[in-house]
Amino acid sequence: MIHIISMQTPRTHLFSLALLIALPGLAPSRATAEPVTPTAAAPAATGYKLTKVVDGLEHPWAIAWLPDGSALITEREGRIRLLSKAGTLAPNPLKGVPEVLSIGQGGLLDIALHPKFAQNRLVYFTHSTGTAKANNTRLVRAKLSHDAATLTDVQTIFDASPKKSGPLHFGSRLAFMPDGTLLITVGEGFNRRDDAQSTASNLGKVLRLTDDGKPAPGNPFLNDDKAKPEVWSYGHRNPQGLTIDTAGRVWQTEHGPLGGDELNLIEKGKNYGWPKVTFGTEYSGATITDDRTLPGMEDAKVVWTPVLAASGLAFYSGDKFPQWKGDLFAGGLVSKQVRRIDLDDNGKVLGQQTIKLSQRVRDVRNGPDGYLYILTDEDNGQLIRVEPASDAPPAAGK
Ligand SMILES: [Ca+2]
Repeated sequence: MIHIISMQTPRTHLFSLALLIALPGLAPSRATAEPVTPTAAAPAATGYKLTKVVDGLEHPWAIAWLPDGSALITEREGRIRLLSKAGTLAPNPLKGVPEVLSIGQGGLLDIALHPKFAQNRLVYFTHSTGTAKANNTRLVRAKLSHDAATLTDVQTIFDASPKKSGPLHFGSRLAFMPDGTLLITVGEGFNRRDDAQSTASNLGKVLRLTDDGKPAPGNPFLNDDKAKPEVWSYGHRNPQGLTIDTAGRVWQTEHGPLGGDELNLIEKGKNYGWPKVTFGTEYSGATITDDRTLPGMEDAKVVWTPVLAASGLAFYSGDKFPQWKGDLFAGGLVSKQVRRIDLDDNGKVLGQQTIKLSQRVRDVRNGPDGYLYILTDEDNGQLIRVEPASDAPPAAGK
């Protein structure tokens, strides 16, 4: 008997293996190995200091520098502020900003300049619009006057659909790709999580648009009648960090629920899993899924539990921190920190470090001067410059 059993065991195993190869759709859904180990704390980064550039910003969300070294900063309530190169806020916000739905996580959100801004003065920004019961993420394009005080030719060029209810999960980061198309992230609205798995919805997606707000040529679902033609990637929860590295790779961070924030490498047409795959649970602690990876879905490159409450994301390409060049910096709202994610040249995650703040972090960006900048999400929000600790003090009068 023992002899027979020992003969059958390898045969059963071989049969299972053959079944797995022949019928991948019927393969057991539980993966044997978890692809990512969630990280919690990370050691402190060193060799830097934090310098306040300006405060008095009310829940700033995003910053975009103009060619002359001044910058536009959005405030969630619905204002765009002009910051001079010397670090002074213009007393009046820009004129011509459309009315926004300022509710919960919504309001005036990201801002980006057209790649040819120096020639065309075009500015793109996102905001939530509609009512508490029916709202959506909207993309607007406008022309900035030469004194940077007024927006003209203000046009809605894209409205995410369908509309959703409630004040949560608008996503809303923008990034121009090297080919001139525009990526925009859209959250799944919190109460429409199944939309994230449906290419027939704009919710829970990274979308790719032309600079006119139309579906971009080459998008993966253009030939699928049921799909939204803007969809670039899907299976996202609330993506609020987006950046493109110097190799053209697209990096994104998104909020998990209780646990399970993610850093993802975004590629055309791929499914990033939510809500079929997550390391997080419901806020009650109830299980969403036991799956940490599934065939046909992309694993996150980094998972954070407890969450950072991942906000802005920057690929640092400046020269002020040679040891940080080519790394990602992910802001955290709840964690009140920025995570340095050390990458090698191939985009492999090597490790993490923490830059601690005493404020919620909303956005992280490369400055045109080679420093890293942080916007804080507070009633009295700040723009903070991250400088090498060894930098000479600023000249008197600066
Ligand atoms: Ca995921």
